[in-house]
Amino acid sequence: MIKYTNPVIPGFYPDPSICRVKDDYYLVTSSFAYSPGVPIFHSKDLVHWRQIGHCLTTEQQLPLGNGWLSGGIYAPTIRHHDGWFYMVTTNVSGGGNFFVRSKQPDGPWSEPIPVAQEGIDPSLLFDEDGRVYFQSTCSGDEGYGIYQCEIDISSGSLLTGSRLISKGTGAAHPEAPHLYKINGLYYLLIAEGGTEYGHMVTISRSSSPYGPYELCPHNPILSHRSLSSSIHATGHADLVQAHDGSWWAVFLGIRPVSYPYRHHLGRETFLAPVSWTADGWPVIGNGGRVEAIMEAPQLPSFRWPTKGVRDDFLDATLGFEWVFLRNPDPASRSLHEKSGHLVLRGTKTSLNDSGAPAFVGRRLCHMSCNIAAALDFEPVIEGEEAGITIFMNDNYHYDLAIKLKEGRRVVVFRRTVGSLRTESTLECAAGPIVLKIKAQPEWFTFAIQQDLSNVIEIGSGETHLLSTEVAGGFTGVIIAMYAVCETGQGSPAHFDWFDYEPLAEKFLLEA
Ligand code: 6LW
Repeated sequence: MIKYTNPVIPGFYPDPSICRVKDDYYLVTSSFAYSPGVPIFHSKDLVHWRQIGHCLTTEQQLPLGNGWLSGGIYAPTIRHHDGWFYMVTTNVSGGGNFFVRSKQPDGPWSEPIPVAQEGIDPSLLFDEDGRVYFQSTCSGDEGYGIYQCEIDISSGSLLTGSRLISKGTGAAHPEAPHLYKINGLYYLLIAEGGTEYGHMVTISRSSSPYGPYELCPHNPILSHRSLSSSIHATGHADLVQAHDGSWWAVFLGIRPVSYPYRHHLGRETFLAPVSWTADGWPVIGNGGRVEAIMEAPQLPSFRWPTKGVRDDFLDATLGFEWVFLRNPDPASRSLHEKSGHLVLRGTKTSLNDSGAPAFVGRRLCHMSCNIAAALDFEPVIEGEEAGITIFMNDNYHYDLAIKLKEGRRVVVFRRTVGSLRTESTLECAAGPIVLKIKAQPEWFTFAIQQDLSNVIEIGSGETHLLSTEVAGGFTGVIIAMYAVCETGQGSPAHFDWFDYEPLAEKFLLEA
């Protein structure tokens, strides 16, 4: 048996979908209005994951406009068939359901191939007779539920009409369908109850892909609703049979802090072993419950080399953990303008706009960690600034930045919580500065350092004011470097390095 720690992919990586090719596993998650879109991970033991890229890396694949931050790319599904990887998802900010395909999991992935069936949470089943079934959650002629049609996988065109195949057990929001052919039967796995604290996974089966579907007698097969646990909102699962024959489920969950429960890391990816009852029904985890530390059947453990704390921006491209807001102007950032620096140039788009500012960020994946960025930025006009932000969305973020105030260079600490905004400034000397954030489960503490001796604490903000329960949406907090300039032509903000140092938690997200 092996012990492992959940979440296996911490931080805002929700709606996981998984597939296996021989003894390699690939997993994708939602990405909403962040680009590149749909991060893809690789593992050889289901526990240790490394990101190998994104499925959507061009604006043609990922047109995000200026829509809601929790719009854009909803739940993806990844499948492998006949030598091709397929990733199917929904761009709710434009285009609807589509898939991309690639011979290699790390791409390049094709241009989007649209699929005309409505709804979200699309999935694919490649049947043994060559038929390809497409499922999604939508409100169709027969009400809200899981609809299915047959498609031509080469073109995405519908070969049949869309038919309702399940409304689940009758709980709210039947969604996240995945159809599997197991021992000659069609198993339909879905989520119900909504992605919050009532979330659950249910399953049904049939001898025909269009049903009628028999509900599992012990549904839900996974739920943490009304449970005293550090893990909540478990749901949106995908099943995979491992290369040793064992079965596993990946699914989303949250780790709320404080009381009443509020979570700021977003919905994260969890893993649990699956067992089967004598009458052929799956059970996820321990009777539908999962823990932070779990034991599971032995899989050969394979750890990836872990990244160091510091990103010193010496590579020609950014690491896969870095993301942008919507589709920013590539001219707003450069790794080549100054060797060993990430240079940002502010545009008129600020963090409070539903746009694409000069912004390079990464998910906060740990409850406790030390974050720091070395910045050399000399503002020349009032109205331009550069710094770092803990960003939940354009109405909920805490910023620590350099700007001019009445002609003098100051550090500004700003908290934006809905319609409330506080700001304090502290004059600082010219020259490079280190902006620091200490993340703890209930507090973010901000500080600066301009020489090796003293760290000056500037202020702090509660994590729960940036939580999903307060800020809304489907994402989690992102720590980003940013720049803004009211005239649109910002002075260069030179970021020399960025440190991300997880603390206390035993689990490090491998490189
Ligand atoms: C996802 C759907 C959901 O597509 O939230 O609340 C959407 N349920 O399953 C975004 O994660």
